[in-house]
Amino acid sequence: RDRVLGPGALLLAGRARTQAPDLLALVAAIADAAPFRHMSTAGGRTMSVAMTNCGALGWISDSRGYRYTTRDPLTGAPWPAMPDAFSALAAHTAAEAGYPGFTPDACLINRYEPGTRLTLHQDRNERDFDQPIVSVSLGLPAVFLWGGPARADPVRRVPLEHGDVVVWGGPARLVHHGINPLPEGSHPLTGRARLNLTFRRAG
Ligand code: MD5
Ligand code: FE
Repeated sequence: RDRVLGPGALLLAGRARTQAPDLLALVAAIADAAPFRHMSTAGGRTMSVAMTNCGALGWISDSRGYRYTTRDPLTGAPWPAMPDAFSALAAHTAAEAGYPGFTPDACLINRYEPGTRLTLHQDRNERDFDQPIVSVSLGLPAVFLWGGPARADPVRRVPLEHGDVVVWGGPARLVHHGINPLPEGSHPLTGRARLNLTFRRAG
């Protein structure tokens, strides 16, 4: 199923599958120190996706908007360190997609439960849009919405499964995207949840 989804976007199907149990154990350890939480938006809404981070920088949303911080606002502590297995997976898959030397400094971890969605958005809080974003899907499958540079552009529906890795770079980097409401289900490794790791060079 490996394929180019479109300009700048490469799906490496099942690429993280064998490592998934290890990745999930590392996520559990990160969440012990920096718990999953539902962040609020500047507009006063609460996000249905639960989030945490690891790495030197972590993405947050609150009443003041979206940004990266060095500390977890919930605990006041620095975000947990990025495990070597995370940075190695991100660097190897980015290199396969034509981005040698990718060194992520941020990993946003999203947790979706049945009914949870992520509305169409662009990722624009990073400093250098020439750097790709690597995303790793674990657990329940989801339908990824892949639009265009303008919010009104037509949207493609791309199924993402357990172990899939997608590298988003170049012309795909600033495309609008989202996740359809997660269908009901249970996965042997995650239960009623989908986890997504997004590796970024934020600073
Ligand atoms: C997810 N997360 O499945 C997705 C995977 C987020 C987010 O969107 O912001 O946390 S990352 C998908 C992505 C990133 C950058 C560009 C594009 C997609 N794209 O061009 O479609 O939880
Ligand atoms: Fe995004």
